[in-house]
Amino acid sequence: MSRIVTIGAAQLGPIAPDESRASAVNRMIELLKQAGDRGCNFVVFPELALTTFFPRYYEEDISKMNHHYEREMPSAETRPLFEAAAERGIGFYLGYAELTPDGHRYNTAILVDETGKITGKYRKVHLPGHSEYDPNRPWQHLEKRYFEPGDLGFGVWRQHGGIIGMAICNDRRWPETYRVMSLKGAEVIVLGYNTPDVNTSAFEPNHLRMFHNHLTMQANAYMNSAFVVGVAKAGMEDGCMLIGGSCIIQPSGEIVSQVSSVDDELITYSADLDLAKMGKETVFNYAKHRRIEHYGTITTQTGVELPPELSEAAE
Ligand code: CDT
Repeated sequence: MSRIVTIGAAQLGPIAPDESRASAVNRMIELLKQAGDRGCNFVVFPELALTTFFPRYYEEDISKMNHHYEREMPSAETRPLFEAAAERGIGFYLGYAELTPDGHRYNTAILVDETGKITGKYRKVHLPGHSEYDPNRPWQHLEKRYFEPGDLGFGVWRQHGGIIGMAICNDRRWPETYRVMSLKGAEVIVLGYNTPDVNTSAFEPNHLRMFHNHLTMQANAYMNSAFVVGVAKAGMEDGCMLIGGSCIIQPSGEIVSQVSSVDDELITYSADLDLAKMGKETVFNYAKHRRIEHYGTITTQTGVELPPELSEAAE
């Protein structure tokens, strides 16, 4: 049985605050058509792919932000995306803001199979930024105000002949994200992101934004023997520049396909999932080589207990 899966990374350019769902969905359908023409089995869209990155705006009354959230999936507005994908036999990953019937708010991604059925859901665990208005920032990053940390853990799903795991944006900077999924056998880890090209909480040279974007995904692809597909919403979104750099990374850690724009752009790669299996059976054979019983005791939530002189410095 073939273990080749043709993966599409469907980067989106900016979505204006007043751009309709219908327009965002149409843009994604356009990318799906290209994906169909290029033989894709599976397409990855960005984080919060249906709206502008609204956590950059402060709103005292959170319910005034409700129009950015989805209460059902698919809805009348998003169903055409599901239909266009199913017509072409393409599965997909889609990020969006979720408002549950009992009032919980999550930064969510779903996995959809080639028939248009939702097969998996992930809710972002690592929420960056802050929860109150910060006058010192040129724009806000209020994910902690508008979302709760995800309550579903890092799941994996069997689809397209392989094992797929999902993460969202800031999760990609945390090794635990990948390791938990790889312990469950993940061969393809997919994630969407919205990353401003400036760190507004402390000075950081600009070039590091893209360097860290790729560094985290490439290193973790290798260390967990998995394909990693990272897909941006990119470009100048209402005055905030979002990095692009969407790419497909193979288990060696090498980027095998990368976008060249900060606009709507599809890149594709035919991935041989047996490459992930090979790493899991050799260098990263956990049963054979991983020795957690020799790692020392993890005594606190934040990590290993430090000697007093170091723990003072750490504060
Ligand atoms: N969306 C998201 O998680 N973005 C963050 C930016 C952090 S700046 C507070 C990221 O890790 O890319």
